[in-house]
Amino acid sequence: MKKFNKTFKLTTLAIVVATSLFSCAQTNKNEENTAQDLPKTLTSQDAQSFLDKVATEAVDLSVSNARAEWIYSNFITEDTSALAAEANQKSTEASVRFAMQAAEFDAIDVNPTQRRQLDFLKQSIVMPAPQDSEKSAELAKIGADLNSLYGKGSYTTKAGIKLSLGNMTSIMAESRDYNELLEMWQGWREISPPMKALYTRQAELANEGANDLGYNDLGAMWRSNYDMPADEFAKELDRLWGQVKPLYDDLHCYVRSELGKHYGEDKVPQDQPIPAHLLGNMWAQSWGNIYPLVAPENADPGYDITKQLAAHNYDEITMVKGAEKFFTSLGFDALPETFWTRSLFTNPADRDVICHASAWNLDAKDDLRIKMCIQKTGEEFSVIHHELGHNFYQRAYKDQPIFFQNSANDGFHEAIGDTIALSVTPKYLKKIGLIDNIPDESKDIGLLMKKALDKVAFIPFGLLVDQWRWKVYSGEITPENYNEAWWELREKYQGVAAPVARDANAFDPGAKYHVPGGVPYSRYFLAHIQQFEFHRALCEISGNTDSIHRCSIYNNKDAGKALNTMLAMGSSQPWQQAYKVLTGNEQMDATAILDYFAPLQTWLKNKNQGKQCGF
Ligand code: X8Z
Ligand code: ZN
Repeated sequence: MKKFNKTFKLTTLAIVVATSLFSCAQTNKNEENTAQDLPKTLTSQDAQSFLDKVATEAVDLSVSNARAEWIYSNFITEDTSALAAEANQKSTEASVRFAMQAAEFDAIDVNPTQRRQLDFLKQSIVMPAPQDSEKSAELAKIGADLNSLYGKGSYTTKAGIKLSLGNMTSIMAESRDYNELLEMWQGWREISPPMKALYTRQAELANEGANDLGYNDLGAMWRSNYDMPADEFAKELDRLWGQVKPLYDDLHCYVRSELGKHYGEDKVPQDQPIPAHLLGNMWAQSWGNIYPLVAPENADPGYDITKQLAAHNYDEITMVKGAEKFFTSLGFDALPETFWTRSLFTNPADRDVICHASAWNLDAKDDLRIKMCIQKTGEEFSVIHHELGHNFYQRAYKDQPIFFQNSANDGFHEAIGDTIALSVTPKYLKKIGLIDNIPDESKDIGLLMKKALDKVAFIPFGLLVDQWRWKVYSGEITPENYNEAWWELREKYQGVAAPVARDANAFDPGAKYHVPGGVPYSRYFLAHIQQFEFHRALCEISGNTDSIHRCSIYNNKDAGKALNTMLAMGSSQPWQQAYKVLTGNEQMDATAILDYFAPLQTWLKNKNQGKQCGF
């Protein structure tokens, strides 16, 4: 048998974001029955029996693996971490075995559906382990340790107050005190230096795993999952970014100048990148929280969702019920009763949990859950829609063969809930009683500004996280340069800079969940392009006559049906086909987001006249 080493993910069986959960486990018995019993001359029928057998094994084993992971993420201790690592190691090893066996069919004439399933087995591994049980155990332990370092992270202030990331997130959102923001920004980043050695070793091991599978490095393997050659995918991202960059530059220019007015141009020099702690978010990845600082005069829509939620006594559950109602209004079935009893909605006071929001399907059927330390803010109301988008997608494709119970490409999964949240417009908020008056069209610039701070500002961040990782995996960025290279990319793409000099070993990328969590990030970049295309298409289907940013598809069963048709396809077809079903296009395109923000861009250009833009 050819030496082929690869792990396999069963995305739907578990958390959508955490790679370690996607796998399936192995027993010695299985090894005997599958790997060594393959006949010498293989046929399409053998491929089918192999796929059937793997599917059965995978489902059984994934459920127990997902449970171990769920318990660990809800209760981080040395013991749950060890159990999760053990389950993960077994899964990864089994995935390697399946991948090797799938490769045996490379030269065999199989039907297109079988080929697609075999390809998934061969290429969809996020952290492939080398074929050496010591190394696969080491890789699994590193993954769990990195997750624990992040999940247990906290900062004790100079005044002696212990703050969780949630506490610090609120301060970053609300404080306008330069020094307080700086303390939070630096304080949270104390969690990441201990990650550096672990991350370095993880990259070595996973690269070795990727090499065994025939890839130059892990980044090349990640890029191979988009139904196009890996190099073309990288170019595709550059092309899309090229489309959005002029709009981003206009937004950046205006925001920098307003921040300069607020904090002083000595603190925010007008010819340099913006200090990263002043943008309302721990990672400067979305800027909606500084809306009050940059709100356009005479165009404020006059409401703040956070305040409206409080005024109407929304709690965490009511917020989730509200988001669920949007989906049911489109014709989707309500979430199962177990969703409400098994999910985690609030940060427990007595134990460490992984608070970063995630959506799970533990049994590939109907055991849907979210795990999220909900804060009662407008921002989190959107995140809840995002998470439920994962759950409704998981349920929509549950009748596909197990290998196709997945996102058409990983951007789709991230885009669905966000697409729905784009329909959380003033008209909708009035309909559900959260606001009393719909602001007139003269307030559109305010509405668009808030959305652009959330969505347009995110796009370069969505791109750069994996630009950094791809270069780490290819060896272009070495451990000595990890941090310097990170900040070069932050400046190049986002035009933001570290507010204070950073130590070479600070490992600032580790302070962002998806880096220690081992979750690829290009998916969020894609999602931010795709969701505007999905929104535009659904609005057309719903017969919308408003401006696109005022369109809400709430209650529209035709839109719901069209969305469901795309979701139900899972990954059974190349993603271009799923895209076409809803948008009519086979290629992603940023014109939908550009059109959406066109009035704002005109406004920004006018405001920026005479200003020194660029960074
Ligand atoms: O991680 C997430 C989701 C879970 S898949 C909450 N997001 C990215 C992030 O928080 O960095 C959503 C937007 C980008
Ligand atoms: Zn997500």
